[in-house]
Amino acid sequence: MTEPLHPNHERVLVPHDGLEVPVTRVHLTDGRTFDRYTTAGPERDEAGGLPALRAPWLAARAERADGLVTQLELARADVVTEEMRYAAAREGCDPELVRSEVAAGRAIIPANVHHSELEPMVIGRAFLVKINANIGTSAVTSDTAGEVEKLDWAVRWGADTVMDLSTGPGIHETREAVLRASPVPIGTVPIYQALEKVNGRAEDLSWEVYLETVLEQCAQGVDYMTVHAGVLLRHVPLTVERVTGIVSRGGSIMAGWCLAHHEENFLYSHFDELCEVLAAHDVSFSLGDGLRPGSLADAGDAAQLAELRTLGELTRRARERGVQVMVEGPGHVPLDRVPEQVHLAHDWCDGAPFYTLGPLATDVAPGYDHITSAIGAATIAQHGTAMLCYVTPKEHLGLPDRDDVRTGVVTYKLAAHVADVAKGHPGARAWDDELSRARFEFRWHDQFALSLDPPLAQAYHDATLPAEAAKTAHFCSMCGPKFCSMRISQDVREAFREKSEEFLALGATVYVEDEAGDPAPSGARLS
Ligand code: IRN
Ligand code: FE2
Repeated sequence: MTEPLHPNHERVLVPHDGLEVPVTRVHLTDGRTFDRYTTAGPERDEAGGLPALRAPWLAARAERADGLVTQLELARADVVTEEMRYAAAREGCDPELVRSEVAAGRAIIPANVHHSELEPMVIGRAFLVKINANIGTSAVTSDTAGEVEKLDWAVRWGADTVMDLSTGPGIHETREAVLRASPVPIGTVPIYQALEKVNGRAEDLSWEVYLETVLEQCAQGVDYMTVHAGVLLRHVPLTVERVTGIVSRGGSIMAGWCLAHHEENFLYSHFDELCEVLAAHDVSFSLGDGLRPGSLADAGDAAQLAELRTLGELTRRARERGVQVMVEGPGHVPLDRVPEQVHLAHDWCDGAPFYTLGPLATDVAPGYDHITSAIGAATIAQHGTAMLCYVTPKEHLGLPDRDDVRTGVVTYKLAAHVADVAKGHPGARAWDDELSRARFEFRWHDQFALSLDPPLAQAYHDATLPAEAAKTAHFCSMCGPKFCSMRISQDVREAFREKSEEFLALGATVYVEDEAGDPAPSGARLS
């Protein structure tokens, strides 16, 4: 288990109908507690591994005579799995909602049968908006221990899934260590490792090399895979007039292969075979957006839409074969055109969960692209996107370091939460209200403990008023004691109460304005 973000945070296992489901319990200074969704996992053993939470569930299921493997197949057969119940408990919803959304293909539970350490979660628009953080070695940086540290760091700040995008040497070993240490679903892009196997020459790739790589990753326990099967040979010419061409790594590899061979993308031509392999391990598809726009100018162009239509066809083919599917989306999109992106994806891909990279709402702020993209991300999630792939401040500029990962994850957590609140998701607003009460009552420790980044909030506060006495003071250094609006407002409230009570004691009626601006007796407002 990673160190908690605040001394008043505690990982607690809450019993739910035979399961024990983790929350972060925030202990408030007035003796109450507030429970939050948690992504940081349990304690590791000496060897660095996690308990095999799902092992008994999977063993019992393997005994079943019906041969159903994937959560989609089971959901359609009306089976409410432990994974569904666990995810429902985390969401605070009825397990039947999870089952029915999975059965309809509107939600997925990425949970490879070989990833027994996983704490199951659900991705779908009926549930809390999720975020993904990317980690991974490159030819020039990082080692296995470093990747496990990045995983810990990402889930500590709240990443719901992590994608291991490793390239360079030692990919297999790194992924093994990451999977055994990961309480969250792990995603990969297998074409990256396949490309390593052919020494980086896209034209030397083949279905055989790719299949071998996928089998290897399935056996290790990868929960979902980005597959750029929608980049068709006939789509490639549609990208030549673009401002930023093909910006997806996987998309450019497959486009390069198609052109070199003048043949159809082998991921597309072997798609049904690929479905059989993924179904056998319950690996979910994340259908890649290899032709996503890399600039506002290219958003919603012919290439992007042609690929999206193909992703719709592939979604249907995968579901027929029992494979869970989500669909990847852009990229860079002007804010006014963001809603149409998610509506099109839902229409054309039969409501499959949409998983977007931002999108960045402007191209002009390198160095701030966690923000340009969080604006698009909050908007697209409000309109139904189920998971957001984070963007760090280093986007377009360099490999993110630890601080960038933290900034990226926290920025995306807030975008996701903004969307949950805007969607009216049950219980989402309670968190804001709890923090606001702590703020108004000058419970500084509670304000820090309830915030998305407690150490940062506290450090900013303490930079000017470090003394413990300031943690209950009725002001901060922004306004000082005399100009604190919250303190003045509390005084005003008190004075109003006192005055009103005086008048009421005299038998008078105190009038205040009602919602329409008309005078109304104050009565209830004083309690
Ligand atoms: C998410 C939505 N669209 C793309 N993504 C993520 O981008 C994808 O899941 C993966 O983590 C990353 C790299 O994808 P490309 O550049 O190979 O397409
Ligand atoms: Fe970009």
